[in-house]
This record gives sequence, C-alpha cells and structure tokens, in this order.
Amino acid sequence: MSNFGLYEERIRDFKWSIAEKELEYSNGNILNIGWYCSDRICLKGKAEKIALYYEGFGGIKKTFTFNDIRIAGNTIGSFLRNLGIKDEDRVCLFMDRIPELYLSFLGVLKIGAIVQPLFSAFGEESLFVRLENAQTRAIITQSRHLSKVRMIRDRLPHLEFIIVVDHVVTKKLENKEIAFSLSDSPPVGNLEIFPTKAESPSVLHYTSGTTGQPKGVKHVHYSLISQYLTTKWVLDLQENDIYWCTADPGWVTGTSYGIIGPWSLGITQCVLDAGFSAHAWYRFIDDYQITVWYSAPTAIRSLMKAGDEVVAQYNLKSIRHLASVGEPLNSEAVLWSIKMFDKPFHDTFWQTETGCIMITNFPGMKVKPGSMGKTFPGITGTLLDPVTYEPIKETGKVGLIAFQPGWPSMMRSYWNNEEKYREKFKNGWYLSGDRSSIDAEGYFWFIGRDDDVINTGGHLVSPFEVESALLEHPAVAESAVVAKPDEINMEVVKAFITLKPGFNANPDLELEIMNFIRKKLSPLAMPQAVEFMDKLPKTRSGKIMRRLLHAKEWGEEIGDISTLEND
Ligand code: 6R9
Repeated sequence: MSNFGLYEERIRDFKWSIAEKELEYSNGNILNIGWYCSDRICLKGKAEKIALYYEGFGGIKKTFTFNDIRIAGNTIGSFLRNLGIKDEDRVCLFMDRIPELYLSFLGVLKIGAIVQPLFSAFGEESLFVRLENAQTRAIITQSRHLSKVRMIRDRLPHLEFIIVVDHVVTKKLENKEIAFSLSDSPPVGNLEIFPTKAESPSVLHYTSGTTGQPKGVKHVHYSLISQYLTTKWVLDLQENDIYWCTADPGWVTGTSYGIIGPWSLGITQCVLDAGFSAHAWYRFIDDYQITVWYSAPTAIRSLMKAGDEVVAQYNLKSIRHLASVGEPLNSEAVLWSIKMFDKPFHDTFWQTETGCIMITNFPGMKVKPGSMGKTFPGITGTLLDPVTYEPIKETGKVGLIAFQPGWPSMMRSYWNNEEKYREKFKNGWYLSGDRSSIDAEGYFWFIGRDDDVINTGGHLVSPFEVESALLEHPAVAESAVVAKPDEINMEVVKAFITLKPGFNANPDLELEIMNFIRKKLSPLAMPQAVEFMDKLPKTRSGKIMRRLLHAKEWGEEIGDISTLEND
C-alpha cells in the first residue's frame, strides 16, 4: 500500500464511532475528559508511565506519571468541590505553563465544572471582560498574577474564590483569596467523578472577533472523540513517542492537543515554560529526545532566522514527525524543515470553534509546500461563494472555507451570544471566516481571513479590543487598528489615532498612551506601530474604513471607495 493510500483508506467507510469504539465510549460508562486523560490510562496498565516532563524558568524540572496526574487531578477536584464548586460552574485557569495549570484542567473537569483557560499575560481589562461574560465563580492563579485579579475582583460579583497555588505564608491574603498547595494537600486517591454526559459542557475558550467583546466558545465532553482521533492520525502519536506541543493552554491548541489529545492516548508529553530561544528549544528536543513536535509558523520562522548552524549544535535525530498550526505556513518553512530535519512540517488548519484539526497534510500524504492539505476524514469541507453562499464548483477559485456541521468537537454555542453563533451558519454550512482556493487534487491553499481580525504570530487580536483600550485614554479622540506586515509574525498590530483638541502628537504622548493600554491588553495585542492622523477615513455613515488603512500598510490597491465620506 502506498503512503497516499493511507489517507484514502482512512476516508473509506469513515465513522466517528471508530474513536468511540477505541475509547469504549458508550452510555453508562464514565464520559468525562478528566477521567479519560488520567484514570482510564492507569486502568489500562500505564499508571507508572510518564505523563509529563516539565521544565520551567531557571531549569526547574518536574516529572509526573499518569498515576501522579490522576491523583493531582483528584486532589484539586476535591478541593474545589469542598469549596462548593459544582457542575457547570465556570473555573478560570490563569497561570503560566506550570504543572498546576495542566493538573487543574483535569481537576475542574472531573467535578463537572467548566474550565475557562486564559492566557496569563492578559492585562486586567482583558481578564475582566472574559470573567464577567462567563460569570466565573472561581479563578486559579499564581502570586505573580494576583495583582491583576485584585484590581478587578470588586467589579466581579460572581467571582467568589481566588485560589493561589504558590502562596507564601509571609504574604497576606485578601478578600476572596485562598491558598492551595498541591504538594501540601493530602493526596486524594479516589474521587467520585461527576457523571458528565457526552453533551455536558467542558471547556470555554475565548476568541476575538472584529466587532464586540470576545466570544466564549463552548465545547462539550464529546469533543474528546475528534480530539483523540485527530491526535492519533494527524499528529501520528504512537505508544513510545515523546511529544511536545509548544502552545499555551490559554489557547485552544494548548488544550485540544496540549492536554486532551496526548493524555487520552496515554502519551508522554513535555512542557517547556521558559520563553523562546532557538538554543533553548533545540536543547529541549535534544534532552528529552522528542519525537513528535507540534508548533507554529512564527516560531518556525524565528528558528530559521536564528541560523542553520544552531541546529547543527544539537542532536535532533529523534524527531519523527512535525506539524504546525495557527497561521499560514509558508513554503519556505516547509522546505527549510526538510533540509534541517529531513521531514516537512505538516500544516494543520482549524479554529477555537472547530475544536479539532479540520484540514491537514495527513501523514504519508504528498505534502505540497504552502498548501494546508485536505480535509480530515469525516470532515466535509468546501468553499462558498461570498455572495450566494453556494458551494463553488470551479477549481482554483477563491471562496469562503466552510464545513458541514456535525463533527464531535464542534462548538455548541458562543456563551450567551446566540445571535453571533447563528451568524456563523449559512445554507446549512459552518463558516470559518477564512478564504482559500482548492486545487484539482483537493488541496486547500489559504488566502486570508474574511474579517478584520489580526493574526499576529498565531494569536488572534480583535481590532475592536485594542481600539476600545485606546479610546479610554483622555487624549484619544478616535482610533483604528489594522495589521501591518512583519517578517517573523507575518502581521503585527498598528494603531492609527486622532487626538482630542488641546493635545499634540509627540513621542512622549505616544509613550504615555502605550503605557496606558499595556495594563489593559495582552503583550501580543500591543501595537508595534502608532501613527497620529488629523482624521481617519470613514464611510458616509460614519464607520471607520479600516480596509483603506490596511491597504496602505500592505501597499495594495485601495479598491472600491465609493462609500468614502467626502470632505
Ligand atoms: C487553532 C487555532 C483560528 C484562525 C483561523 C485562521 C488561522 C489557523 C491556520 C490558519 C492559515 C493555518 N489559522 N490555522 N491560517 N493556515 N494552518 O489557531 O485557533 O486561535 O481560533 O485561530 O487562525 O485564520 O480562522 P484560533
């Protein structure tokens, strides 16, 4: 059988029940992701297998077996349950990539509560809007992030518990704060797992759109089915693999493929929480003899820039399979990886909303550098005409990437935002919001997003959120935020600002405005360039035309400006 045949083979007679069968997933059994990722693996005889190799700043190392993560999940779950946290309560995880982050994820799910992971670099305002929207009841955090939580807790009436996992007794805890130390708590060997059903909510990830506040993407425990199977077939994880997913669990890649996928398969994974440097990353692969590596184009471009001679200083022969997600993977990056590791990075396309990989260069399939590959077996994908929303028949024509709803890990709703959820469907198709073409062999070629959302280094930034933060500064009259091209991150955030009367544009004011919004936004959303303008281009109805500013930055044709306001 040729390699190409494997993909064909998988597609033929595909049913999601393949995964249900392997997972012994049926009513009457425990259907809880927390249990699947730890207890079940132990029951399968792998209690002493390593689940996690962790390395933090300063070279701190910790190792956990599947039995360790099972017990730690129980201990955290039991602690939360004793506080009165119950099923479907929202519990936010606001931590760096320390072991407690991964272990709390299991603990929260085990008691049937909903995990709300948020990136620890978020500023207090970004944190506030997400906690307020979810009416979050508890937040688990670290001392170093406590000051941000303290600034907003009084405006969050639903937030009852602020749990600090690394509290030192010399510091005073304040209102709502509770210390919890995993190492000092009596280990809970057996916990009654909450009997979640397939459709019980599990994870609530926030994602940014062009307008309005970020939306909470609600997933359910049944998502496991597609996360398990895509991890197995696309990331190609096998029993003896040592796997490294470089994503932070504040984003969907870090939970679907940084926790649920590998652990439900009983695979050993590594976590490095020590920032980025080419030497540190290669050294990590070398030290742990990593075999499967799932990363992102911005990181790959940074590694390319660091120089090929750095690669040569490490033994990276262990690498067996490479995959990438989050932004367009340029063909140069694929060709580079073939040169350096003798293997291509396999692109994977998916979203917070899809919960699992949708389009991919399937292992063994011919990789076309620059293409995202084909739909995963069981996924029906097409391109829709942007006007009629009918599937496009002609090869090579650009359209909107759309999927037929119904795969297991599809979002079930946007939290408290039925209207926005409904907008995602047209003619029975789920609209991804991205544009692509498809070639004669069925390969997707990414073109761009269909909205104003900025994808900087794989992180989606809503121009609205940055503009709102800017508008809070007393000197700012109006603002418009667009993407600007960047060699490493592909796109960075650029802000155009008009000032209120009495204020003059100068470098001091720019610095002051930047310092002002730095407290509100995540570092990733911070503008890398600012331009003061006398006025912003607007439509006759008064809407700021970001499209014109975008075209200016990218040196593109401006296109139809018939709606532009006259002087
Ligand atoms: C998993 C994740 C989703 C958006 C998506 C698209 C972009 C993701 C991509 C890609 C080109 C790829 N995107 N994978 N663009 N090629 N292989 O990233 O989820 O944070 O929700 O972002 O990212 O624009 O719509 P999320």
